[in-house]
Amino acid sequence: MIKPDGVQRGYMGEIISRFEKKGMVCKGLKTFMTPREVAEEHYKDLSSKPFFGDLCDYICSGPVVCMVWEGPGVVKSARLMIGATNPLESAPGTIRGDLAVEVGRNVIHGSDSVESAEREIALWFGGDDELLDYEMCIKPWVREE
Ligand code: RTP
Repeated sequence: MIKPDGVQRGYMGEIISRFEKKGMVCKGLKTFMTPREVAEEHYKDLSSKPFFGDLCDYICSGPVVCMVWEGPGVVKSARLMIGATNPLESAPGTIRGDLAVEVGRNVIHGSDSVESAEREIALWFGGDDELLDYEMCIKPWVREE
């Protein structure tokens, strides 16, 4: 998910492009104004943290871009592309390492496991009608499978 700072700074295209270039396939994408209860549910594991309220306020403060990307090892690969939570500790070349400087404005969220991804897709997307089931024309000279 591209967070409000990523949208406001005009990084939608840049971020989507990185996932496309990596070879991931987009199965869902929408702009979205986050209801407070969705933000609180999404970050419920952080509810005891002192920054929880500000984090939820922030996520709800402007449009986000929700995305579902598919591909081999996509969760692990996306986390590597996104970089460390704190942009000052994110390697150059990662999204946060290149585009952000503050932990509370780190431009993107990525699911940390397949189980989290399934939970988050169910939370952020309104059902299967918002997701596409299709195959790219990926031939054997592009993918091994
Ligand atoms: P995300 O869920 O957004 O992909 O981030 P993450 O897994 O890398 O990090 P997580 O620990 O789940 O934290 C979620 C978001 O909370 C904000 N945060 N602020 N002020 C702070 O010390 C602090 N720590 C975390 C960040 O925006 C982080 O992405």
